[in-house]
Amino acid sequence: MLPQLVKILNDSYQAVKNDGQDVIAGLTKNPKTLPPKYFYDDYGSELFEQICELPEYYPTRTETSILEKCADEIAELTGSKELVELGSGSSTKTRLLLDAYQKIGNSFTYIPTDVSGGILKTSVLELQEKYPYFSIQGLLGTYEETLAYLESTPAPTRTICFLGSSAGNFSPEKFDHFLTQIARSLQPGNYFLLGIDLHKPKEILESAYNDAQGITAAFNLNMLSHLNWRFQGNFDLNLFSHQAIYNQAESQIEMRLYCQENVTFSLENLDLKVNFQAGENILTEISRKFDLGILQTKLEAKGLKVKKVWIDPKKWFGLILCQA
Ligand code: AVI
Repeated sequence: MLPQLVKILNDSYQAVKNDGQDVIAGLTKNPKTLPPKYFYDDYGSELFEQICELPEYYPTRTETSILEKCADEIAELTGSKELVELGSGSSTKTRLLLDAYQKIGNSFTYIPTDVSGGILKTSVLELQEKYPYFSIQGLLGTYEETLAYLESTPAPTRTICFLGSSAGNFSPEKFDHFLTQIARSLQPGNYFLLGIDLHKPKEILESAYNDAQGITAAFNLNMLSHLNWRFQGNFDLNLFSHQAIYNQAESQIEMRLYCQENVTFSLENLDLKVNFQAGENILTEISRKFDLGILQTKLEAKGLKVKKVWIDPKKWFGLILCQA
């Protein structure tokens, strides 16, 4: 790790808190669930990068096409000297914004933040080379940890961006809490840029999360490998299969791992035994799809005033710029 470039927000190596209480709570519930943050060990982050390139996975491509058109305008409107990105991964799309801020020529700090140390370190090094006049400061931590840190370090011209519709992976209650934390991390006049996946036909959504090459399946199953490594577990990945369905009533993709046999696994470090019946599943992720109008009302209610919205011609994806 590079202490001068990547600040670690908690004690564990890969920042995902490793007390595992959330794993115990999820696996002892009926139906079983696991928090999506456990997708993102280094291999999971790599798989996610591959997902973003898949022909069926439209969100990354669509958001990039919007950013290509509006990045300059965002840089001009915000005039920010600090851009914080939550869940930055490889920061690929963000380079469009960084190029735009570079044109303005202010002194500028980019703060990518992620739970995965490997991808954060690699992208900080790459960005440092590509943008030698910027200060690049990685933050390794969960969203909660990052936002708590930002709250304690206010900045007069800050923009926080949250791209890729990762907000869709929160339950409505968690999203509400997240927006409260965002509002607290911004001073009046600061900006929040939110990338959001919109309603669309079920067939398009289901093929995006059940791709033909099986990369999303590998990404889903990798969560169990991550738990095996982190908590000395013995999940047998061959006994699980991936499925993603669109729940129309909730407007959300639901991604699950189905267990094919009656079997018991253990996670030694958590002192936990988990029984499965054949056909039982674990809900590993929801990915909510939003209505722009409802979302705008919600943002405004949190004190985040919507300044401008950009959407693609098919109306599949939106970028919302709010001001605190
Ligand atoms: C990170 N997040 C926005 C992705 C999504 O589309 O909900 C995670 C993902 N899961 C499967 N494919 C992509």
